[in-house]
Amino acid sequence: MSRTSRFHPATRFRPYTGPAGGWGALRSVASAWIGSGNALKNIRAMLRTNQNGGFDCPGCAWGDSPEAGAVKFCENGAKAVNWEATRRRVDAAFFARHSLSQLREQSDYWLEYQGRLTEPMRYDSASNRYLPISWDDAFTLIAKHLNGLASPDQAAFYTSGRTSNEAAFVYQLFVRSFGTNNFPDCSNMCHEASGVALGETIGVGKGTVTLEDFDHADAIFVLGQNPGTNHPRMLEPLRQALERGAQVVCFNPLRERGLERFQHPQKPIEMLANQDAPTHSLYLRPNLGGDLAVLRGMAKYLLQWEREAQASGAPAVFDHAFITEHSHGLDDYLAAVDAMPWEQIEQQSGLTREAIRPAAEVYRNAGRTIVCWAMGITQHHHSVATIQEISNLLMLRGNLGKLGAGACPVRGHSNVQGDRTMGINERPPVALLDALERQFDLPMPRRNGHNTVECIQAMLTGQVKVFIGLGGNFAQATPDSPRTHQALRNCDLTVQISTKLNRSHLAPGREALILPCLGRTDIDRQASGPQAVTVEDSFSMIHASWGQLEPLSALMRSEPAIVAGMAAATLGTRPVDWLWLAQDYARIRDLIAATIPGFADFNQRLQQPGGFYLGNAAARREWKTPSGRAEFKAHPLPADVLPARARRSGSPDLILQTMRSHDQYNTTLYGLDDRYRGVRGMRKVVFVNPDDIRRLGLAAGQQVDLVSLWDDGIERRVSGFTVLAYDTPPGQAAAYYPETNPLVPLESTGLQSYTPTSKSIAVKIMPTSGAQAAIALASV
Ligand SMILES: Nc1nc2c(c(=O)[nH]1)N[C@H]1C(S)=C(S)[C@@H](COP(=O)(O)OP(=O)(O)OC[C@H]3O[C@@H](n4cnc5c(=O)[nH]c(N)nc54)[C@H](O)[C@@H]3O)O[C@H]1N2
Ligand SMILES: Nc1nc2c(c(=O)[nH]1)N[C@H]1C(S)=C(S)[C@@H](COP(=O)(O)OP(=O)(O)OC[C@H]3O[C@@H](n4cnc5c(=O)[nH]c(N)nc54)[C@H](O)[C@@H]3O)O[C@H]1N2
Ligand SMILES: [Mo]
Repeated sequence: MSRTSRFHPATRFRPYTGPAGGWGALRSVASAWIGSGNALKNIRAMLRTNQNGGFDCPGCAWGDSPEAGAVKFCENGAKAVNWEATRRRVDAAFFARHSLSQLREQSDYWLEYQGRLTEPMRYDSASNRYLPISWDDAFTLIAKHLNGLASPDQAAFYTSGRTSNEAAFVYQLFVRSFGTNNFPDCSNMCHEASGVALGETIGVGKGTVTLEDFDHADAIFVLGQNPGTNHPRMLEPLRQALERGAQVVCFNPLRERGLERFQHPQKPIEMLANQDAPTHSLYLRPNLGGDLAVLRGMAKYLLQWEREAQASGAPAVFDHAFITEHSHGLDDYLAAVDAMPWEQIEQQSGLTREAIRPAAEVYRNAGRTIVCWAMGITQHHHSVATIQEISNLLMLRGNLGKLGAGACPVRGHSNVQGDRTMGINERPPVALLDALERQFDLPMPRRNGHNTVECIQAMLTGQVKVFIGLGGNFAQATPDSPRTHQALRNCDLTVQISTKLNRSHLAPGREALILPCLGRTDIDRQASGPQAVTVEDSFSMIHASWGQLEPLSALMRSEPAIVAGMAAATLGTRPVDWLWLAQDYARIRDLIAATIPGFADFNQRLQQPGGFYLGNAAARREWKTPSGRAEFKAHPLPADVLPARARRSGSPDLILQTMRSHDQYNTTLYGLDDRYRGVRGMRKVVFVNPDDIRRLGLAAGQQVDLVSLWDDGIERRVSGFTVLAYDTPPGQAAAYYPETNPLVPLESTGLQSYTPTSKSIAVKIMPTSGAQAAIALASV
């Protein structure tokens, strides 16, 4: 790769000591502008990011303050916008130049860098190339395949979380009218555990806080999240909270720069004076998967202090009024807390009870606490139990449904939460199906459908024959890459509705289509004029997004128009006139208003500047659980953070987490650097503790293979990774996703969530055979 050669080996890895944000962020924004080939237009577009009348940032799902005029994008939002709004195009001429075999030789970075997909293409197996096809012929081909299936359950319909509410609603209506609930989606690999866990405990599978709560919290916990890279706009509220005397406590095995210090790149005085500020007051570094143990340790302290308070007559530590009025199951939970030996907590978390105590003290002393979390919590075998322990702790001190307090699963994709609200759900609530049946007078399928992992299994066995992907990069985002690619190739038809070329297009079924769609930044014109779409952020705020830039090609279509086209070809006008619906998205919103709770008068309420709050029953202390109360859940600590099947095939050298660099958006790579971790121009690296490097007889800079442990006889190996000596707890390693997805066994999933365990993979590590000597690297 040409970019790697720019760096002398010794400068490719050097610990970064500056704050997050700062000049590095500004430099990076400038180079994203220039790199897009569309700098001037994009600068104007950027200033419309997250503004009323502008577009919603296609980056993360952090919320916006309603304040008008403020600049509301961050470095990584700028990269996301410029990446989408490029002038480069991938058209019929491009595909004529490159066969699939040639394209497969290219890196993921190269594939997306080629530009926007601009016309519909059909895979031609004879020439192993994509050839142009008309939209009508593409829709006819899809309808022929779908209508030729023996059962609607032989098709699966994937969704990635950038899809707007309008597109998602029409999509689920089309798919359910066709007859299946096979809705694998990116959420299955992301915050599924949060939805499952909170659904059981507080009756709503979403966060209970809004942005305003961050101004009132006395303590904010940030667990298993790297906001400096993945939610940069969160750093400012954290810093402000510290400035007004609140505590910010982080749990993370790695010292993430954004959780240490931050300099606001949009505050000129701060930048010129080179001032920066801390973003945490306490930093705990547990083992991978050790958070449940840490939280249980905190609960043990709280229980001890509560007993002491009762004995001495001091003020209670527990919120007894909340517990009595609102909760259920306290006694069983406290029995589980009592029964848990400190030795097991210390062994599993890697932290002593003395190290855990300050976190418990912060929590006891805070009147109002928010707990935030992301993938470091959700992508483990026991994630549901960990998240339920978060809600146990919140309940003990009444930190639900009050200002400045609550649960905050920080979402990933900008509309992943909205897509679920719209019914992208393989296990749909009965109320949703009933509402759709009433509205459309058509029976809806009642069988649960396939999630992402089950969908891959069903494609491998031939039970699913047609795969349609509304966005995303199914081949690379999912686990066990060679098997997933095989699963796609097994299909009779694969359809990818995409903005950019990616590896999913290179694993076609016997027949395959690429359907190029408009993105968030593009102006979307339909028969009734320019259209807005809507999205829901992590705080359940719904707002409109208006594209700002002229689309690159008249042959690109909007997602709602593409879904309507597929539906009309497959179902005619049953149960609605699909094409009429897509002519004016207000018509789609009227149907959402009629069927999805909380959306009454949708079109009118959208006129409010900044959008509207969907509401959350748990935040009002209404508990939609079977007992009508918030439920304590008494989980035992898992005997092991690894699934038994991993242990059965040997004892691991290391436990590996797979995470994002600073220059990527999921499988989209904007570049090959990871500034805050000091890495330049490389991605095939593995971060290992120096003592582990010695213990395993390796050397920093050496090329290694990683082989994961699973008891099914399949060898899962990645090769040629460079060892970096890094400050990570002993035995805990890290590497980037998606390069390491071949190591994640498809069957290694979370209990109840079915989420691939991307943050705890048991691996063996060994020198790559025939590799050259170690390259010289500055070490930690
Ligand atoms: N720029 C950018 N923004 C993004 C994305 C992107 O790729 N790029 N992706 C979007 C999406 S879809 C999502 S879901 C989010 C992801 O946002 P994050 O969850 O921040 O993403 P990861 O890079 O997976 O980071 C996981 C973090 O958890 C820590 N961690 C890993 N395992 C454990 C553990 O067992 N315990 C604890 N306490 N910590 C652990 C890791 O060290 C790392 O800091 O970001 C969204 N925003
Ligand atoms: N090992 C490992 N695996 C993981 C994770 C991990 O941490 N570790 N994280 C998981 C998580 S949290 C997630 S959310 C998934 C992400 O899984 P996905 O959402 O499937 O993947 P993305 O990389 O976000 O998808 C990128 C592609 O989306 C298309 N695209 C971009 N914008 C648009 C748009 O507006 N419309 C349409 N139709 N297409 C668009 C482009 O063609 C681009 O190539 O990956 C999961 N996989
Ligand atoms: Mo995600």
